[in-house]
Amino acid sequence: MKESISNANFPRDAEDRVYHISVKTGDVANRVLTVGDHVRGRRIAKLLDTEEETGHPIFEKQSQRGFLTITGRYKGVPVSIMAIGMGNCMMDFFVRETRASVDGTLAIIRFGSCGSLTTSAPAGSVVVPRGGYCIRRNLDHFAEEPIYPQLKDIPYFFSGSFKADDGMTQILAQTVENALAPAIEQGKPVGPVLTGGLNADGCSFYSSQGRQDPVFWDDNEELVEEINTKFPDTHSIEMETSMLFHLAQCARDSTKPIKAAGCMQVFADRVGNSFIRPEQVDILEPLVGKACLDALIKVNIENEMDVAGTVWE
Ligand code: R1P
Repeated sequence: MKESISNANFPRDAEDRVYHISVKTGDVANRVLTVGDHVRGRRIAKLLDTEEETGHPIFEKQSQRGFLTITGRYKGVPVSIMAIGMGNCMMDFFVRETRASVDGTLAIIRFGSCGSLTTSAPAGSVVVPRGGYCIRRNLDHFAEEPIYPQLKDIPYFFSGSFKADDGMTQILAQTVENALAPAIEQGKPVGPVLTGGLNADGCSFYSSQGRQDPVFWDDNEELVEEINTKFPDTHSIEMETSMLFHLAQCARDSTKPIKAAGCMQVFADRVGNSFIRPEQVDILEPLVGKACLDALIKVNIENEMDVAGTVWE
């Protein structure tokens, strides 16, 4: 680490950049499209207005800890595209440190990939959930001396559900539906768009999403069945979107609310045990990525900063 860090409670470097994402106020727009995959992020960033069009350079920062931030304008509106990697933990870094770097409302759309738990959402379809919940492996179930013996029999904990922002979700669902409609009409192997259901976040890709791995002790044979019993309208399962909804709900300070929505392309059909083909991704991802940006700039935001006119160092 080259630069000195102050404040162990919320670390920042000497230039006031947050420790893990490595951005400061002015580097991130109030409207953020977040993805897991850096390649996906960079592809979507090609849709941003060019420097020739705006007269301003596009900001790009890859942090030492694996976060990518690209800030520019889309159709004249300041937006950031941020690739964060995988899992609840990375979502936590992203939400907290991004919010610390933005004044006013923060509107976040996550565009991810997911597994589907319904035959209505085959590989190549898109899920826009109304909310989501989390599934966590209960380590005490596997411990020889559990701290909570009364919970030892429960191998996986379910949380209650957290709502996505209604208005943003409606805008997003509509733009994604409009974007996919021509491709679906032409018989391309994408769609449909599923709305109104729930997303499940597993704390891992494997055990807490009910994947069977004979070389590990997981006690998760009943997990998918339990999901279907506890939350029968679960459409998708992945690792970040429910955490985003949860943190948006827990944000304090009414001058800096977080609005969040999400959509995921179905990569893994967990019912039929099939995976999306690369040629489907090639059709789907650009359409949905553009739809996300179109939705993001339609969201109503108070006290928006004009960061994309900044001269970045
Ligand atoms: C697992 O392969 C990863 O893909 C999904 C999961 O949530 C997990 O992060 O999302 P992304 O495609 O956005 O990374």
